[in-house]
Amino acid sequence: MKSVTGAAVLAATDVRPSTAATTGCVFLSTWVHGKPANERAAEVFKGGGSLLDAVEKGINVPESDPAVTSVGYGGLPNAEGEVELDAAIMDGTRHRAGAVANLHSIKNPISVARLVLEKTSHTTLAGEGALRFALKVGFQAEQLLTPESLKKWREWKANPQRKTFWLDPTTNHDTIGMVATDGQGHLVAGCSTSGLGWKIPGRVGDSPLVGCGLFADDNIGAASATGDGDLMTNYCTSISIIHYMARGASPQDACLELLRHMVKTDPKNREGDVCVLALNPRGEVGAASMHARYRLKYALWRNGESQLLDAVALY
Ligand code: SD4
Repeated sequence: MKSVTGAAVLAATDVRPSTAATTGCVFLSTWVHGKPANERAAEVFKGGGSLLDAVEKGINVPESDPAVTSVGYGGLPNAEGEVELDAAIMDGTRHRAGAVANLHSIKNPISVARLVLEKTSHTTLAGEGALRFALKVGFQAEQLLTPESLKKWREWKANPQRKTFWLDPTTNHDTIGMVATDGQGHLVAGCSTSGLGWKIPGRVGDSPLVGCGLFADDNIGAASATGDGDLMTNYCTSISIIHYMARGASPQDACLELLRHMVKTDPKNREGDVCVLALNPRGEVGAASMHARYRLKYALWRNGESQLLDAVALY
């Protein structure tokens, strides 16, 4: 397969994220719901919170919003009608993350992940153990199905032609990935999702996996991913982007390089739903989608300005 150079791609598409170095904090998040999340994160940070606080509280916004159907409360359930959540948060100074996978009954998994990071020497807790940990540190168990998500599950279940474990772009692409810098060289990444609607119970996506759904290293940058986690996990998307950046690529070129690598190793990946974000300590940002049919809309908060932008698409 002929590879497409970054320059050709960018000439053929519409938006190149600004590479302007920044003097203050920057928040970069996936999808439309990333905008209120960034705004909340900026508010927390400017109010004296740490960058970890800011990313956690920012991500809490879509997690708590029942209208966001692939994150937290109101997320689409698994094939058995239970909402199972994955989330992780990573501190680029300590090179440490906290993560939860297959967590049910807790609305804000990123906050549980934060406490795995702060209160334990573990990195990831899953399933019933993650729930027991959450209850022990003070979270309340609650029903995460909303009337709307229950109705959608019942419709899916009643449809004899239903697609199983199928990533449907109209309903199920709302993971939040957020990368942030304080403008002083510190980076944090966070990611939270209910994963694929109608997934096989027990399925863990890329979002809570360090190096896949997210990564942060103050020395290099931070990255996050959204889309088909079953595909992206096999490419360790976030750490791959970080490695391209470590070798000198800008965040934008590193995102495109990862996508090109995926296609080079398997041309079928050209059809994959893959979107990535990256940020370096200077506040330069990158955002890219594999193809325009599943183009990432991303939110950027910088210098007091909150924007929604379209990512570059490789195809
Ligand atoms: C997953 N990557 O569980 C998540 C889903 C997603 O946009 O990001 N959708 O596979």
